[in-house]
Amino acid sequence: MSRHLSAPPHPLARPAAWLMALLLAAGLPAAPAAAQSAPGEPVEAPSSIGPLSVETVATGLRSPWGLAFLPDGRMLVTERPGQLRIVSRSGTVSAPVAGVPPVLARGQGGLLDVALAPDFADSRLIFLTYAEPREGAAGTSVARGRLVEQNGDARLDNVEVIFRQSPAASGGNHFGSRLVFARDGTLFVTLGDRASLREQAQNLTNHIGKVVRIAPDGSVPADNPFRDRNGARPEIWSIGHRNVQGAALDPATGLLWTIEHGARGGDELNRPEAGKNYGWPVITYGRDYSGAKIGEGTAKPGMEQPVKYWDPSFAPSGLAFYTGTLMPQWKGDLFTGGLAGARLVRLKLDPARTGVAEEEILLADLGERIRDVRQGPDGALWLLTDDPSNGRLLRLAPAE
Ligand SMILES: [Ca+2]
Repeated sequence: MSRHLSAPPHPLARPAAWLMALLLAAGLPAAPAAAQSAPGEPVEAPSSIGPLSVETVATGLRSPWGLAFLPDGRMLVTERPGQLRIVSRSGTVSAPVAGVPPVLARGQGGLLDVALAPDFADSRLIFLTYAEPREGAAGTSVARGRLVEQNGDARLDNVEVIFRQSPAASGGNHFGSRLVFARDGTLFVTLGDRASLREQAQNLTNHIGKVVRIAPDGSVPADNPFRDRNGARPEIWSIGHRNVQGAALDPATGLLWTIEHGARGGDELNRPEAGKNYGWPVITYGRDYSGAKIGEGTAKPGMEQPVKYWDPSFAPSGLAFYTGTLMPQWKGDLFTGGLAGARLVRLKLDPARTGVAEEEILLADLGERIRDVRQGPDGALWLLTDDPSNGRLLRLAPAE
């Protein structure tokens, strides 16, 4: 160890003054305090219910994307390059779970969300969404498999693809994709418009820019809204979505909520109902990044308004309703992460649970892109930060 102590400082250990000035001028934190914290050393963050403790539970994750709690309190975490890992409560990250289908890890594509079957305790079935490599292109697919753990190794058995977004498209953008089980046991899958195909979000003959609803074996539920419409894809639940990267079921009503990336100034919170049209790209509050107008305006008969939209956008990802008792003031509230607008957002719904009564921005000082948010069995909020080599698993709870 003396070798290290006597070694001269690494030339990159201290950023040059000009670099510091540049970072400060750009409004970027040169060294965010939280990034320095090792696992187990919480930092505090202010909130409307008093200081919160932000504990780094695991580090070194590669673009972590989806988080699901196992019944024993451990977590399944997807990494976008294609690995599924099991993380212990104390932050030990497992070797990759074997048997995960190959993914196209490009742009926004790769291994995306993970969800446990409602009957996981018996079936051991887990569900994954991912950008599936297809001939000359890729498309969002859903696979399921049985999680088997033996002698410290984990693998997926009997892996089968139960849904394929059609058509596939080239390019690496707007795959969606979140998985949410409804109370009736059906599975919602949120899908993106693949960017280059955005006009197809209005077309019932494909899965582009849709939310779909399938049975856990991939079959079509008997009461899907377009099941009996000629030419329509029977899996479709709602249409006119751009890129939905957050979805959750309201525990008070059992209804689906989604949050989607808009173009500039057009992020949207929606409550997608069967057969309804959420407008993209005909109506939107966003503009193209070039500044160009999109579609026809902001409202049109037959198209739904968002529950809320954000201008400027913050690039929402992950969505969770809070039902715990650790932070009782926040019971029933909705949480979402922000990527470009590095933050955690809390939304209190109105009493009818159809609109947003209050918005609070949390963790703004952390400077982290937040990819997913979930409630843990301990009543804390658990977050994944988006970084290609040092994504972190954070636990958020009231400070002692
Ligand atoms: Ca919309």
